[in-house]
Amino acid sequence: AIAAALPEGATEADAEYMKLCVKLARKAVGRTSPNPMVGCVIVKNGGVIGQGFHPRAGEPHAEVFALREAGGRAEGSTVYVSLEPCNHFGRTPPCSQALIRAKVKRVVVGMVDPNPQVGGKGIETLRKSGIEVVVGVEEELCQATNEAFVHRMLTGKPFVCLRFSMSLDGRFLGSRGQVVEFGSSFSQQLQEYNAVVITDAAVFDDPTLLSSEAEAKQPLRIILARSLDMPLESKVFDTSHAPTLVLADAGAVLEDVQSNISRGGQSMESLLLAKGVDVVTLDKLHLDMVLDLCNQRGLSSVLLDSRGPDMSGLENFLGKQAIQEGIVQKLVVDMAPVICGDLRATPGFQVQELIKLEKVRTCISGGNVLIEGYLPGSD
Ligand code: AOF
Ligand code: ZN
Repeated sequence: AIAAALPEGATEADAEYMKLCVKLARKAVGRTSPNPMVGCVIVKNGGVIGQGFHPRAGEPHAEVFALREAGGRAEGSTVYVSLEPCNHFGRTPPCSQALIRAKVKRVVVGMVDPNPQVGGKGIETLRKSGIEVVVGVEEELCQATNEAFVHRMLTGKPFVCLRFSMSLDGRFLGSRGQVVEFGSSFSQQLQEYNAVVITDAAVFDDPTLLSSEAEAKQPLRIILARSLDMPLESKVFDTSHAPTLVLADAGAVLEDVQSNISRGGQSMESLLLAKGVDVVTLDKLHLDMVLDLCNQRGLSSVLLDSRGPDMSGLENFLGKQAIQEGIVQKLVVDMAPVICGDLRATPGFQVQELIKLEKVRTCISGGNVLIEGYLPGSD
């Protein structure tokens, strides 16, 4: 890897400690929303004397845990923190003041906090009190770590990643008929996002939508249901490991109530509720509404898991609508070495002009090729 450019006054050692901060921050992956993931390391005489990370919103910030560990030794130390120390009274008091009280000598910051309540004021406060502050060490890494938090701060909307599996003949995979193994990349992704969205058609694939990473924070599983005709025994309706929310089309709910003889006169809604599944009825299933709902629940990031059409040829509108509405920031495509042959399984994207992804990364995972990148204007 090519080393990131160092800002003035920073050393290679500073960059190494910042990477450690990010590693610590990521211990809380998926758990901090709506807050960012932040890590902090305190160094004196070439040794680490304190470490900490922000475990979840409402709990103390990374700096507080690191200062607690360092105790009185923090005087004259260098503090590394992946996000600018806060300067406001939120759920917790300002970290800038805690650092000043501890008489630290130097603070190395990964990135400026995009929160308008902070936005450089933490750095300013530290400098005014005579502390040397270096900003922008491993900045790209820090920004990438908190891309969802940054996006939500700047736009007021959750960060959206669209993922899909694709065959060699350019077809969407998944959903009845062309079930594919998604491999480990999907499991890793699931713990990164606060919510994962599929459609009713994809329920027939019977995915768990659970991350199998050790101690993973499981996302809220959201099902966009154009019809309530889904198998009740599906894994996604087992709420013992993660919550499930069905966003149901109002017409579909009505239709289900009128035709529930096969279930002994019980509505699907009541059966889902009995399994602990949350059901919310919407007049129209629109992705904007999904994002609003996630926002209200303090969820910063959403993974749209788009799959091919089901056997009845009902197209999966998730990916198509998301691209056309321009709500997607990041795209992850998992290219599988298979030929699908189903001519109905086209992505069906209709865009005004060619979309070229930015900051593209590719890797091989199992026998698949993963391509990920950002849509233009996503930052
Ligand atoms: C830091 N260190 O570890 C975190 C920071 O409600 P509060 O008090 O938790 O404040 C939340 C805001 O504080 C959040 O939006 C972000 O700007 C900053 N998060 N700051 O110095 C931390 N988690
Ligand atoms: Zn703070």
